[in-house]
Amino acid sequence: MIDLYFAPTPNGWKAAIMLEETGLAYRPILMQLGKGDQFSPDFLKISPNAKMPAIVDHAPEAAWGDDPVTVFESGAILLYLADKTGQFAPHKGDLRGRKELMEWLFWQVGNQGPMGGQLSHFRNYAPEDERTYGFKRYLGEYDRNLGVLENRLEKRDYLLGDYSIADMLAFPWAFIAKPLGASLAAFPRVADWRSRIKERPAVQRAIDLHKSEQNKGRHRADNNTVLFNQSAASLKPQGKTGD
Ligand SMILES: N[C@@H](CCC(=O)N[C@@H](CS)C(=O)NCC(=O)O)C(=O)O
Repeated sequence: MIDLYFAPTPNGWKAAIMLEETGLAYRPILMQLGKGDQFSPDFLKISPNAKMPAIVDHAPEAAWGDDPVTVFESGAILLYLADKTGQFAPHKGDLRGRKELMEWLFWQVGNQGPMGGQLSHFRNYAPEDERTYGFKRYLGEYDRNLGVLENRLEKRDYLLGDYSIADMLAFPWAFIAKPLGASLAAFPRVADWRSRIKERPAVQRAIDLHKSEQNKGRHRADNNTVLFNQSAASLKPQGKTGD
């Protein structure tokens, strides 16, 4: 059994999609991010960056030893699950395939994800009189990353040829283009790829997971001191220092 620390957001969906696709038994643990569940001392032991998704695998393969395996960061989670199941990633002996997987995994978690996250911040959370520059900047970067996807999909249906964890990582941020204030109209291959992935039953189950909690607790950043305006002090249990 795998515990999935989850909230219904693009980054949460990535891990839920992979768990649904592989059919691994898992237990979703809903996190109330607006209430600060991510700063609880127990969760920080699993995810020191105080962000979900994270997983705890209580039945890892024998080579991992007896203790449960904790994994934070969506890219690391999907790679761990791909290695565990032998599914949705090039075989370890396929060096060129593995290299391309790493390229697209790091591209997603270092580019498309953070730019989409900042775009969401300036569209949905920033005080209205401080939105304009940030929104323009991150919409441009979000669009640029859609262009990267569009070019990559010119010669293949999925990022690595076959459907893989690279697609599961990138899909959620393209899925929410419209609510981010962006458009796929200029990216027809991305739009088709998004539709193909969205139709997968496993993807639909993941997107429906705790759907009623979606966007709950959405507040303007200047009215929310839990989700925003954090400092390193939030990462110390009860704000204690020195341990
Ligand atoms: N790089 C991380 C990003 C995860 C992330 O940003 N998660 C957000 C929700 S989408 C979160 O937990 N936010 C809580 C907070 O910022 O306090 C990953 O890919 O897993």
